[in-house]
Amino acid sequence: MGRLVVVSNRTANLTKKTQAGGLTVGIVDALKSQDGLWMGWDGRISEDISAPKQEKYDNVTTLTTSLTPEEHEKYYLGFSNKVLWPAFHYRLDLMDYRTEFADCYASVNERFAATLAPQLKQDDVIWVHDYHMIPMAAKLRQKGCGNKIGFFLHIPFPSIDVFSAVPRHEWLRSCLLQYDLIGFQTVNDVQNFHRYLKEHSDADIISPELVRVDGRTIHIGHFPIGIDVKQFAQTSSKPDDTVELERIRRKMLKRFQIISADRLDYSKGLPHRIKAFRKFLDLYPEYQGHAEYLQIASPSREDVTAYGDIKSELEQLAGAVNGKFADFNWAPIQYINRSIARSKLAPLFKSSLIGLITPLRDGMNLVAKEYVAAQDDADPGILILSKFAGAAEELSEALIVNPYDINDVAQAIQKAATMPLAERQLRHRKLLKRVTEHDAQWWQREYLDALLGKTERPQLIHQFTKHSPIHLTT
Ligand code: ADQ
Repeated sequence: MGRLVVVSNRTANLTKKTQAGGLTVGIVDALKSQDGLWMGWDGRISEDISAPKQEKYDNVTTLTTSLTPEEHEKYYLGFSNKVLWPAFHYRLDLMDYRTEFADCYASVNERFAATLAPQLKQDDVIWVHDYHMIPMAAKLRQKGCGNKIGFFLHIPFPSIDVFSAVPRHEWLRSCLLQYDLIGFQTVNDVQNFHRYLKEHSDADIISPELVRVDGRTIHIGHFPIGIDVKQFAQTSSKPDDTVELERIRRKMLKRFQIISADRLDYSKGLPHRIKAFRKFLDLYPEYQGHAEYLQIASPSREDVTAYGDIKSELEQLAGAVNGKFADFNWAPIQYINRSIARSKLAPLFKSSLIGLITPLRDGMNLVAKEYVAAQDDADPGILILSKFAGAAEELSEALIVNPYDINDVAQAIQKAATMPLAERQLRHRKLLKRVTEHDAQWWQREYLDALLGKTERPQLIHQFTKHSPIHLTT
């Protein structure tokens, strides 16, 4: 294999690895071992897009370009985040489609491809990421690129009815079928794509993982993304005075902490979660004065109206719970509307008895894996996880809940709060094993090996459906 060339909407800051999430860690490691090139948007909005910028960090080169104000509005905020993001997260009600959004989405992909194509060498392997860049392979192929090109979708691939409601879905499908490997997070995503192809394409479908179109073979697979487990566990064990002080305070007052951390996004189910916590305090009043819920929500895509709406809804809901239950020395909800450094986030996860991760839809959800990695083996906390997070396919020893069912989530909080240590330890052991086996490095190796045809993965589709239930005696 020659170089690895990664294309994604944004590139990461390669000088700050310790602040990076699993996605960056996985990609950077792959790039470093392969003399890589990473192309994407530099995060700036400017009328001057004439000269893409090249920078080199060790053996990795970044190739970045700005977006014009129009591209930012129509490609990024528009088609990517007002059409594809809501639709792929089953929120057709929030989809705001305009023809000019789709046209601009196609033309930005065209511009990225035109910038990249002259830089490509014959044996480069290209790995394209996420919903912003679906047409990239098609655009590169039009320029004569015969290289291996893989695509990985970080968000869910929705069910057939939902995907076929996206305007120009046939075009998106034909773009996807220009890749050599289409990677999804979960078996469920692979199955959704398979059903869609069966109904809406004349591709020759050999199996859910193998399709032939116009003499080309396309591989399809699921590659659940992981985190850098060792690094996150180490960070969680570094002493942090303020977190430790809080932990001691809670211990003295016989209190425990429930924690959630998300981007402030309607797909993450934050209002439902606050309602569930309120229900928990109503159903189990003995926890009033003892349960503390810390919600850390980092601002995200604030230029899109739906994101502003969720912010005010959340503030109102949290305020109402505190208004009803708070006492002079206890507030049930602490709501932080900003990003927190990983050096703080990891010990906070470790000091929380419950990780409450209940998205309404999520491609994977790395916070769930980070919460598991941060726990103390001797006295681990309990993960409550939405059945609609991709991570639920792997993490079946969490307490799996339906985030729409407020009672279900409230009861799971009660179950976690009273769970015996032995059961917490057993569940944690199993979860940690899986999170460790499928870490960020595993993810990028599995994907690239499949793209290069080094592995046959015929049985994978069944891999995550076989976990045995918890037996406390084992
Ligand atoms: P995201 O939707 O961004 O990613 P997620 O997988 O949870 O969601 O990753 C978020 C990352 O940001 C985690 O590393 C987390 O620790 C961090 N984070 C979240 N809230 C934070 C806060 N308030 N302060 C600081 N850090 C915070 C998309 C898909 C996911 C998929 C990932 C990777 O939507 O489903 O898991 O890509 O493929």
